[in-house]
Amino acid sequence: MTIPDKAIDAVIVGAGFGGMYAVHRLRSMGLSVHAFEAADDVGGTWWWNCYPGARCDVESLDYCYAFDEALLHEWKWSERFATQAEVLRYANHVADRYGLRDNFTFNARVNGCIWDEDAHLWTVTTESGDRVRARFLIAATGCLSKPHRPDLPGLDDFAGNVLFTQAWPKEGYDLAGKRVGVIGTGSSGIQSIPEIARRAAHLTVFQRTANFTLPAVNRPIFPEYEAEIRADYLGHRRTILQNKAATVKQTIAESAFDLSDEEREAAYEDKWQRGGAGGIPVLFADSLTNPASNEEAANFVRRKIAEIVEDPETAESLTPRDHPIATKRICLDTDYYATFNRPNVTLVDLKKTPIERVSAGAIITANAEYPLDVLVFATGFDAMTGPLRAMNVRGSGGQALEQVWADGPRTWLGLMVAGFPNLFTVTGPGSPSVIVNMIAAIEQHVNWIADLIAHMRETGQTRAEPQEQAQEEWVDEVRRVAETTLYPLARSWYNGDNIDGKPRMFMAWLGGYPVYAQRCDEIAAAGYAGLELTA
Ligand code: N01
Repeated sequence: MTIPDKAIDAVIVGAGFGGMYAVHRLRSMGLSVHAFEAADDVGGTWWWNCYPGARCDVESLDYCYAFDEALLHEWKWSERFATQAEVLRYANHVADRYGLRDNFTFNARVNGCIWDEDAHLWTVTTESGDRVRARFLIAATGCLSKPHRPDLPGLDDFAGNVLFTQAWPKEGYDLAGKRVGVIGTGSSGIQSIPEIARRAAHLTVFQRTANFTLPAVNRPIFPEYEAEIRADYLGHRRTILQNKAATVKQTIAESAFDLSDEEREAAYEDKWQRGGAGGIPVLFADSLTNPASNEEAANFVRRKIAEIVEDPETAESLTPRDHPIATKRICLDTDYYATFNRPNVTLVDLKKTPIERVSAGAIITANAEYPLDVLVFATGFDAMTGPLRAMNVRGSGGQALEQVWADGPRTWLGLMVAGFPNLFTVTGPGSPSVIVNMIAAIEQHVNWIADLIAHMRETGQTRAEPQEQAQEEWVDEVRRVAETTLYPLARSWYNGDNIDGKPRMFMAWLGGYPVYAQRCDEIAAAGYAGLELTA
């Protein structure tokens, strides 16, 4: 699309599910809209993360837009947990159906956003030299879109291929006959490791922290279940939005100790066999607040690891003992632990023997050398704040977002930032975002933003900024809620722990989707209490 010369209503950054829906929603209100995307097409995280084994960990029937009932019904998912390729096909279908690409410039990474206090306009520029001025800036940049790529000593000397799960080659990569090393055992590593092991001559997994993972038990969707949902899809959606994670409720009791030892074990076993989003820790409401309850779930999984992994030393290295289960994002896998029984797979426990350096053909640890043709980094992201900071946002008085957030992100509802008028952060830090069904969170945020913009247009306001006091209260509430849980006990990207120098702060709202959405609705109903609206 040609970039408009004159100021428009809204500029949107990102062509993931957030940016796509923002374009659709604002455009259908009659707003002039332009959007930028760094990739060459739509899909966001599902465009980039096309590594072998990449799959959604929310059930497909719930991981989709609900803003248009016809769209809900016409799209048919083939599996319980959709592959990356299928989710990307869905994103393309949505883009085609609503003509969303008409408003996007692709291959355009935003590198500057400057607020003009006199005109109440944002000027947004891209690395490729595009420039647009707009009343509202909507950052739909995703929570996990700025990769973290550790700089290992000697990496530049490595003569083989270096791949990143987050930017896997679009044309695929033939691993046959290759000696592959994977660094990282978060969701991306845990999903890709079994697939890489099947394809490569040999796989060496370099694990720094053992992680909890649960069987996804992926399969075709049960037709009766699908029919039941499709009989009243919007009703189903309304129901799941009443649940904390905005997905199907799986909690069977308030406390793990409401059941006898035998009953609890049977419940864990049943859940292990059935799989599903959230897995064992979602069975009891106190799993993430009561250490003893959490330990029951963790011990069940530890026993499973010992049963599945044949070599006791490998099993012990794979057994997480340094954080409560699910306080790092729980992983769902297919055959992860069993992969370590394969003759072509080696686990290197970096806690015992850290990486010293990379040479032309190997990774060298404290006591061994592992020859490699390919090195795969599954090392995660500068989560939540990284993508926003990377846009070089300058607000009132020229203040820089990265400086204002030097001690951690401060937002109002995870949606807006004091000092940065008319900037909206879709699923921003301080909102439920990564803790809940992301598409539901995206729709709720975009709808709220759209309603506020409509309200401003009706009342002739051109500038919206959260009050410092309201923002501080929200930041404090996010922190207090987090402190009632076990989440802060883990070293995780939720807390910013994975990035050197990043301030430690729990970055998501843990009070659940319904409480959050209700709060947003109440604020809107009260004439946007907490916001300074001016003309
Ligand atoms: O990243 P991670 P991810 N040397 O940060 C290790 C979502 N997601 O891409 O734990 C050695 O979880 C690091 O070790 P440690 C999901 O929300 C969803 O896997 O820091 N190792 C860790 O093992 C997820 O949580 C889906 O000690 C190093 C790993 O790299 C989020 O994305 C699929 C290292 C990074 O794990 C991020 O997942 C995929 C170093 N220098 C992702 N630096 C689904 O929908 C880092 N590590 C299923």
